[in-house]
Amino acid sequence: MKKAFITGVTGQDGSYLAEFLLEKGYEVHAIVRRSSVFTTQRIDHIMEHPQFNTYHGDLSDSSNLHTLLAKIQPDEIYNLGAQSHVAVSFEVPEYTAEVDAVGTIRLLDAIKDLGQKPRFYQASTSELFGGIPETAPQSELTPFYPKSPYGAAKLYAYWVTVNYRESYDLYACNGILFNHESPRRGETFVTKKITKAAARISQGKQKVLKLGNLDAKRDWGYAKDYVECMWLMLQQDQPDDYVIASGETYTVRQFVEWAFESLDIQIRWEGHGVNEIGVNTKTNEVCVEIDPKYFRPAEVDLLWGNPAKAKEKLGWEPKTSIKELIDIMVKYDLKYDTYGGSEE
Ligand code: NDP
Ligand code: GDR
Repeated sequence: MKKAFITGVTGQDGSYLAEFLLEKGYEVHAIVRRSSVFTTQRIDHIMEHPQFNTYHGDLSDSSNLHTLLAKIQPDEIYNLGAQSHVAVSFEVPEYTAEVDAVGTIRLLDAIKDLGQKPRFYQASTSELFGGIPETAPQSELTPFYPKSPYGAAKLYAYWVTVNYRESYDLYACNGILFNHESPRRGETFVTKKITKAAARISQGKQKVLKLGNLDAKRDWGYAKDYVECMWLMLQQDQPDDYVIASGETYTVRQFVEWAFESLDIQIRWEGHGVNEIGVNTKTNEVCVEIDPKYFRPAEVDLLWGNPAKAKEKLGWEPKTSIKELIDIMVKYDLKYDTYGGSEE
């Protein structure tokens, strides 16, 4: 039985990955941060699984990581733990570097000292590219230009993963994943914020959705499709780095229109800049407003990935279109106010 070790298991991706690996027959070990409230909503349904084991742990604590890895001796490590919010990284830049950058080298260094070296997956990101329009669509060959403390911290993590692969012959891979979403997406990321608000507005529970930059373009996919490629990357003959994306890009504004449309609400845009509003064409009520507090000190304008290498080498392709993804998220949000576990 193969053993996997996951950081970030209480997050969106970690929870789907843990389910995926348990279904494949893995013994799954994962760290959970101590908190004054419960943070295990996304994994409560697998907590009692006989092959699922959790430990208190933190990427800021080397001794904890060394001890656990020496004890567990995993075959595969998936480093998904991170302060993952781009806007928040401008407010807690040092902490973001501590966890996202230094946390990665703590893990890699612990691996280097193990007798039997586990394979290593690093959760790299399209934020490495910084969204320079001239470089789109972005592939593994596109130059990096991170535009946030988060992106810069992940750049360090990307390069130490490559460096430890080359220096110590580790099987270590970067998955350069573009945005991926689901009913489990954190509620302060734009897609979940939109689908949740659209569902609540359609039910009369909320009046207005307040957003920042509507013109940013993102390449959005479904998280459940994306975790499979993390595993695929660790099953190849040679370690490598891969872009994982849908290959399509849309504005935040378009995402808003489609989310409301899926609830039979059409939006008419009026005004410009911070005065722009989205009006429900049936009721003439304002349902979208701009709040400058959601603008970032630096914006990533255009992310659009080219997943050709993943298709060719891993045989991976996204299965879920953006409209299907919106439907999955909106249906869930109509049923539950916060993440409630069951998506079936
Ligand atoms: P989430 O924000 O949903 O989950 C982050 C996870 O990291 C949580 O389990 C969180 O724990 C944990 N974590 C935070 N700080 C620490 C720490 N100090 N020590 C250990 N664990 C910690 O992120 P996603 O699931 O969306 O993303 C997973 C990974 O993939 C992240 O590294 C993210 O940066 C990266 N990524 C995500 C993309 C996306 O579109 N979702 C795209 C590209 C990369 P807690 O629950 O206690 O907060
Ligand atoms: P991103 O995702 O920054 O791409 O990082 P997010 O959903 O936060 O923002 C996407 C775009 O939407 C714009 N936006 C808003 N964003 C948020 N959060 N809230 C708003 O109200 C709002 N209004 C407009 C943003 O300016 C941005 O342009 C995600 C994270 O999962 C990272 O961890 C991951 O690495 C990248 O995706 C790929």
